[in-house]
Amino acid sequence: MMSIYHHFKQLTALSCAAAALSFSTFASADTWRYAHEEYEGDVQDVYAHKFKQYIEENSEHTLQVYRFGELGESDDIMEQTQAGILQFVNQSPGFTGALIPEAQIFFIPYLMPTDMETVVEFFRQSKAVNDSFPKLYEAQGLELLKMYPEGEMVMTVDEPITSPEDLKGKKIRVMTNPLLSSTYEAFGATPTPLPWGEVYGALQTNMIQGQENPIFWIESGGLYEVSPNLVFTNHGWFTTASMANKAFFDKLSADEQQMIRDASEYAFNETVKHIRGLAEKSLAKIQNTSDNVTVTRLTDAQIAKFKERAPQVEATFYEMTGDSGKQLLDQFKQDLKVVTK
Ligand code: 6CS
Repeated sequence: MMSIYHHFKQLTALSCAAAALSFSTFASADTWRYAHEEYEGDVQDVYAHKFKQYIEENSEHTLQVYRFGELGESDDIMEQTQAGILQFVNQSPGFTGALIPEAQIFFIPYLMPTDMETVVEFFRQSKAVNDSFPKLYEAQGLELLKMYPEGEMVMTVDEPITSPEDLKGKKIRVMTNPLLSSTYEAFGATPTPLPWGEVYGALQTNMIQGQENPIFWIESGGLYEVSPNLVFTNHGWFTTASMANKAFFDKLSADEQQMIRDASEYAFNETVKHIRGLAEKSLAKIQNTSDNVTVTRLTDAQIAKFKERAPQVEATFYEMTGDSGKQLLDQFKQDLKVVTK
């Protein structure tokens, strides 16, 4: 028979364990903050909410998602993440060029294939994307979770264009990265870097005469209202990246880190489902809404005139990134060969 003393000891041990459990449950149920660059229902928002759903179903944690404008521009949410105010951020390489020059690789024109399934396969398999880039982000205090495509880039201009000569004298808005400026210089235009918040107004007031973005964004941001001539140039894909503050990520348990990686994988797969057919749907919506919109799909011969200017942008990429950029681009091209075979 157990003595009262033993019962007491057992009870004390049990209640200590219960207290420890409830304390640890309480202590680990954190609210994490995740900011992205887009509006409700846009591609980054779909990714963020699938990420949130997975985390909330598989842990005690809650994810608070902030959309464009709630915490500032893309550069602001990156600063807040590096400072540890936010735990997660989605920033597109279009804005990461100053921080990580190699991230500009996505703006070498005509590097990426045009077929969506090939592009998705590239992001899944690429060593450059999945092995090399995480190290570059790590050096900036960031844990890269996923890079993913949003849609093919389409130019919108104040009149239909079919050649680099047609772009002469036109100020075309680019995201704030120097290599994208080089691309538009090579394309014959006058590149004008602007943060997203200024694009619609600048088009409306004719301070700029065009810009580039995936069609879903041209539709959701209403860009076609102020820049109605869509030109399909086939020169690249809008790519984005989701990441965590590295100091925050490193302090998590191995299980939690794995849970976050699984959440990223889940969000990636769900986002891919979302972007299938999205460009076609968005174009149909635009055409149903506006009579002013024109659609120009460049012929192979017209594309060749833009494409022949790509090598000079590649040379600029080498100048900007040195050996590290060269290794990355070599790997990138090898990875592309694997998926385009
Ligand atoms: O052009 C831009 O700046 C914006 N485009 C997209 C597709 N997402 C966010 C980004 O800020």
